[in-house]
Amino acid sequence: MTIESVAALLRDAKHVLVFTGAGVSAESGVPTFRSDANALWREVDIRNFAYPDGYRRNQPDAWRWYGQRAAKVREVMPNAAHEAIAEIERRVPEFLLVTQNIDNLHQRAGSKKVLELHGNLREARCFDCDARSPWVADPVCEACGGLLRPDVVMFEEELPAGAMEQAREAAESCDLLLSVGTSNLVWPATEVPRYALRSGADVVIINPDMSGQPTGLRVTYLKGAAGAILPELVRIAYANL
Ligand code: BV8
Ligand code: ZN
Repeated sequence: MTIESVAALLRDAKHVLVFTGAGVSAESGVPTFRSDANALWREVDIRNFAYPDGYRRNQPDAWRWYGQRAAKVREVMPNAAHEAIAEIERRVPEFLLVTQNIDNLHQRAGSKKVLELHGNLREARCFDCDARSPWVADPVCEACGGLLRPDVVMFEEELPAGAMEQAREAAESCDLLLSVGTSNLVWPATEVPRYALRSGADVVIINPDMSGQPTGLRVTYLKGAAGAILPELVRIAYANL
């Protein structure tokens, strides 16, 4: 299917679900996890930082690593892909953005209906009393003296209550799902496009690398960078509307 035919699907869609991963923020300068040279996981052994047991054992390095990531995502800017997704939300009758990203760039680009499956780096919270905290120098909870951690879902932690139910409900009722910039390696997030496929929605994959992507009769691939493809898709879909 060409970008023109995908644009026609988008223009006629009544209920759109956009599903994003780290690739949508790559052009903002936020390192992805797996796909590029400076991929995040190459720098550190994620077992020491992004799992609760490793995080507890590796203080203050793990706190500082997350603090640096939180600072980095505040410094960078949303890119044309984030802006195009916010435009789609304004144009379609029913919309939900389900993101695996924790960088807050979708919200900064104007997206309102955002479901963050893996939390976010906007603030920290206490392992023991759950109190919220700013990114202070040392990971010590002001309220109870407990250990502070980022407000994200680490590996082997449950997703926020109800998040996957809400994502599933949207995936099973949408008529079009756009999957942008994800390697589909992390479970249960990776189920979201599958729910849509099983319910007869059209699924469009936007990614320079098509390995590990869902397959099926109603799957279309637009190979390339999100920052190039999404603005073009929106321009064609909503031209002279
Ligand atoms: C859970 C926050 C129950 C933290 C993240 C064995 C097999 C299968 C699964 C498991 C297993 N063992 C355990 C599991 C479950 C595990 C899991 O999936 N592990 C994986 C690694 C195999 N999942 C969990 O633990 C989840 N919880 O299951 O609880 C449980 C309880 C106890 C024991 C077991 C299970 C919790 C998962 C949440 C983890 N937290 N983030 C942090 O960031 O520090 S996940 C992390 O990876 C990010 O959120 C990220 O979004 C996510 C997925 O990565 P992607 O977003 O896809 O990014 P990636 O770099 O991989 O890919 C980038 C893509 O962009 C590429 O395709 C690239 O081609 C593309 N791209 C690049 N440039 C561009 C582009 N696309 C477009 N434009 C561009 N310019
Ligand atoms: Zn506390």
